Amino acid sequence: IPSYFDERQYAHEPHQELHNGGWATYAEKSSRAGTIAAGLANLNPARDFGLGPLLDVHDGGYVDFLRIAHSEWIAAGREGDAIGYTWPVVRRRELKLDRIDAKLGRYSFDAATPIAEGTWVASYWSAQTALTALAALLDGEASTSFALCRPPGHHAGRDYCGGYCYLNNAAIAAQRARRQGRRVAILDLDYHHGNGTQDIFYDDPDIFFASIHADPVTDYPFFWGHADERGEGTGEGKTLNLPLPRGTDVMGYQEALGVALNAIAAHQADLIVLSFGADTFEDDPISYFRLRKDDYPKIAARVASLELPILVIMEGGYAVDALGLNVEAFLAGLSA
Ligand code: Q9C
Ligand code: ZN
Repeated sequence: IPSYFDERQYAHEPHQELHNGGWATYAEKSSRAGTIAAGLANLNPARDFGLGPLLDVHDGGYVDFLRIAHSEWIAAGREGDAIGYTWPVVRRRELKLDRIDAKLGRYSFDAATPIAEGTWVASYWSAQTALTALAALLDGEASTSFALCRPPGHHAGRDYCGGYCYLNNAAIAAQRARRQGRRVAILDLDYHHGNGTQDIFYDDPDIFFASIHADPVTDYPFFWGHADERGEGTGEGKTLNLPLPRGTDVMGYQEALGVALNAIAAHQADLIVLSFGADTFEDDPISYFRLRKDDYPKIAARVASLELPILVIMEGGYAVDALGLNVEAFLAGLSA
């Protein structure tokens, strides 16, 4: 499986995150990428598709913010990573905000997503990695490709970061595929609900979004991913949420997967963007499903049985020691 990664994605290395009331080591470490890359046979660098495809998904003001947030933070006399402390819960409206702290609140939804010096560069190349892997499918070079995206993307919305995500790599790739005339379904298999991806396409009739994730009643991101969220307007019915309880093993997971795959077939998709998180693994330090390494090829093979081109986008997965092998196992199941 042709795989893509750019060394500049290592540039993002926040020091800490706010976790359960205290500072904890940042779980989305850059070493995650290294351990995955080490197991990939066919690894290629990213090409540069520029800002155009990013701005076809994200708000221009938000992208400007991502580029300059860390330097504004330093200019304000702060040290370390930029992080917000006040968020709007009132109906959001256009405000001309001046202070970096106000902008951090305006353009994020949590305190798990600090902006470090290298965040923009790494996020930019993470998105370009997704676009490069997509190009391999669109150009007919391969029927499956893997984008080793890091930072991940599925929690980032049109104008907000969150959940270790800044640019929504899956959405950027899906949007570009659609512009090239493809009929896209996004299948999100990360432990956490892909709220950013859902938001971006919520009223869109052309891009189907299906997600299997931990029930947001108990798990992050809490405010999205409930079963009654089905899309709106012309996008009604084009969002499918399949929340599962903590402790779900491969049996329960496969049942939900069958439902998601039937819905993707009914959408008559001709390309799948697969947001893959290995945080469904039994030993993941921040997640509570019970998938084992040997479950991943079986899950992947079922997705592949739809016989559609598949662009795999890396999302979460924090058991770093097992991460490379879990990703390898998943990819092996796609090509088996
Ligand atoms: N530290 C992805 O898997 N948790 N993101 C924040 C506890 C955030 C996970 C609260 C989890 C985000 C891509
Ligand atoms: Zn996750």
